[in-house]
Amino acid sequence: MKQLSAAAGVRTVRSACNLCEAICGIEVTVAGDEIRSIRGDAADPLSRGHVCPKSVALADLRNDPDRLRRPLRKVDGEWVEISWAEAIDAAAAGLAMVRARNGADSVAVYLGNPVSHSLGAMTHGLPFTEMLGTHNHFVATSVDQLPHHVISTLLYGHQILLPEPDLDRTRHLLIFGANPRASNGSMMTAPDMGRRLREIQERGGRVTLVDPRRTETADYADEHIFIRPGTDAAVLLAMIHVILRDRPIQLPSYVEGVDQLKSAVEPFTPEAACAFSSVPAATIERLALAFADADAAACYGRMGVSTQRHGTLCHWAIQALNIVTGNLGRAGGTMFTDPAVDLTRLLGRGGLGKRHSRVRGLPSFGNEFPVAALAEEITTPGTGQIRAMLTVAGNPVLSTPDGTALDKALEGLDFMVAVDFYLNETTRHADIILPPTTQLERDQYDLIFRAFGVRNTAKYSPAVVPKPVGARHDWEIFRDLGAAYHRHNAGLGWRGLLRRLQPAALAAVGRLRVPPRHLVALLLRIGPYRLSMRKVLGTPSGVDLGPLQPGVEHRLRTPGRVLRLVPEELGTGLDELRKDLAAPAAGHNLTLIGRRHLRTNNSWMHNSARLVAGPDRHHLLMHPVDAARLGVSNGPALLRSRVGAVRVDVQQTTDIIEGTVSLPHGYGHTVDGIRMGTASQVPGASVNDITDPQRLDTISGNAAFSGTPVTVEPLPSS
Ligand SMILES: Nc1nc2c(c(=O)[nH]1)N[C@H]1C(S)=C(S)[C@@H](COP(=O)(O)OP(=O)(O)OC[C@H]3O[C@@H](n4cnc5c(=O)[nH]c(N)nc54)[C@H](O)[C@@H]3O)O[C@H]1N2
Ligand SMILES: Nc1nc2c(c(=O)[nH]1)N[C@H]1C(S)=C(S)[C@@H](COP(=O)(O)OP(=O)(O)OC[C@H]3O[C@@H](n4cnc5c(=O)[nH]c(N)nc54)[C@H](O)[C@@H]3O)O[C@H]1N2
Ligand code: SF4
Ligand SMILES: [Mo]
Repeated sequence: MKQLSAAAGVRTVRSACNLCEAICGIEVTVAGDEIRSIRGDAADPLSRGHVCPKSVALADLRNDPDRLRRPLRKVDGEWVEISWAEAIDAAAAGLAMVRARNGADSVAVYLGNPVSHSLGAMTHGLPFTEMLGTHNHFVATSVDQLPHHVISTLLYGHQILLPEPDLDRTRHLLIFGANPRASNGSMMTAPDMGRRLREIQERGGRVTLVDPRRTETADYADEHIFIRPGTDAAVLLAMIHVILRDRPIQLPSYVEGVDQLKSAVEPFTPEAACAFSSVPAATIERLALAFADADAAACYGRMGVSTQRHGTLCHWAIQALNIVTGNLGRAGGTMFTDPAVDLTRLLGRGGLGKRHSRVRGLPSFGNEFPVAALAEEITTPGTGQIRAMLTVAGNPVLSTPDGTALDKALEGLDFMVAVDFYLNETTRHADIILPPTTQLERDQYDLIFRAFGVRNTAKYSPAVVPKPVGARHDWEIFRDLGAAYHRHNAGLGWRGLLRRLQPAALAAVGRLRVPPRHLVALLLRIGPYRLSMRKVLGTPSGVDLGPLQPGVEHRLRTPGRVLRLVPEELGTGLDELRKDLAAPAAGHNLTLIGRRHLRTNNSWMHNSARLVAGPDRHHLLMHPVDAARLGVSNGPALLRSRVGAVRVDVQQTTDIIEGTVSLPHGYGHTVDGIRMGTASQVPGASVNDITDPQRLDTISGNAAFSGTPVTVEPLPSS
């Protein structure tokens, strides 16, 4: 694993970058405890040497002076460094106390995006949050990919059964609302997307992109088609309408409900979809028939078609399109990954609407509620009101709709704990902050993202550098919190002692003592390839388990292994979409979309000067025709929604559809200790100060960021 190089003490270690879903293989040169350089690992079977500029920021993260190394406690409004023993005990005692006073649901959890990228947060954080016994579970999923999971459960019987585009063999890729050249791919682990897209074209294939903005990915597509935000479901259903009308359909025996599908798509004629979406009817017909006639084709959609009012319908229609054209389960179409760790055994299948949120009645999915309900659940009095919070690896004040309201709500909590290595807009509300080690200081196996690979691989990466003295890993923090919480929650006296000795509770605490490496070894051993940890550790660039395999029926987890094309859960959503189709929004309204850039990462990583280098990227993009109509020029302006207003810098571009403006999220830092924003280096406002917690995907309750109605007013330049 570790090769000694000529210079004594300098070694090269193969590992993985886990900042995004591409999980690229890296070669890290280390001298002593210091990271000297980070390069792509050409021997990684998935990433083949690719890395993006974010990889070098892994070293900056380790060395950042603002990174927390010791636990913090807020005493009379001031932060004080305390010992781990004191911090763990106080955190556990505080959570147990609120539960004892107000019931289990009064303690809420928010799990942020990097939880899925941290092995220890997955193996130990999730079981710890279960110990809290609360229904108030919120996850970044509901400002992100919730519709994917809902549709996977409804069609295939498990939330994690996600067909992946067979990128390395397809000859026809149709992308809705994703920008993999900036994001490096999502819900699709496919590093080096630029090269992979070029390779499709080199083998004579075609890449088509449907997006309200001509993005970085459009440069890699044969055709880019502008669309009005929030209207994709109608276009996709119109494509199916055309295919069912004009092409013979032969479906495998496990698929049921073609007639229901026919009647569901009936109203979605290309003409109706055109009036709604502004995609020409002839283009919709052409896209549909080209997709149906291609040798093998894959339709893929991501954030743009998830975080909108019809997000679940979009993902349903994408699946239905792949299914009716015979592309689900065939090489070059879309196929299920066969990961070395079978997640369908570890995670629940995910059910929609088993419970409803207390205040607004939003549906749960699996064990979580939509995070758009979090602020009101904290501020609305009554039984089950949230009085304490645990946040892990998240900054929901910047990343969830109406962050301003959440910011205020968190202020009013009785108690809060944050597991995070930064003081940010969210963790500043905590009473205790417990900082874990950073990415290269700990072991990593990507349980989630290997399960979404466009190729089957397994890779375990031991820590590259030692953890700083006194630091703890995510898993160690949850192990210790578990033991302390168990003690405090059971209470004092002989009754407490009896409660402490209950077998289930003891088992939960005992399980947290098993290090992640042992758990992964076990999971690999019982997984479909029966891999040994020895073999995996002996292949530090990753074990290649081959391309995706065709076949669907044996993978289904639905009752009777039947794939019902039109689940009844979609009914109200379809009604809403039909209503929208009949009454398209009036002409002159502006709507908002977001965007990502290769050199940012959600609400963090902004302290790496090397990463955020280059021109400012926080601008509000606006079409010159809109700017002229509104009397706005490049420079300061006020962006307003139902929820609030923020100051923005307008930049005009013809790369965005008229009537739509774009502002990225993750900006607008207000806390000292995150330089981006507090210094003038990278200014900008938080778009989530104006996104609307009442605008949700009708079916799932996912945040509908895209298509938020806004106005823009000129401001005098100062
Ligand atoms: N560099 C970098 N990489 C990242 C991240 C990051 O912050 N920075 N974040 C990571 C995370 S957490 C995620 S979830 C992924 C997201 O990965 P992607 O989904 O690939 O990334 P986005 O840039 O959000 O792309 C969404 C696209 O949808 C378009 N869009 C918006 N509204 C609509 C609509 O109504 N219809 C259509 N058709 N398109 C629409 C936008 O213009 C945008 O181009 O990226 C991950 N990778
Ligand atoms: N308007 C709008 N809002 C959006 C989006 C959008 O496109 N538009 N995108 C949404 C999406 S897709 C997502 S995923 C969310 C992301 O939003 P959040 O879930 O809030 O996550 P991040 O912004 O990535 O914040 C990550 C935090 O985790 C900490 N962290 C990093 N690594 C670790 C670790 O290993 N362990 C621990 N304990 N902490 C760690 C960082 O210091 C940081 O504070 O934002 C969403 N919000
Ligand atoms: S694309 Fe960049 S951030 Fe993502 S895993 Fe690869 S190197 Fe890391
Ligand atoms: Mo995300």
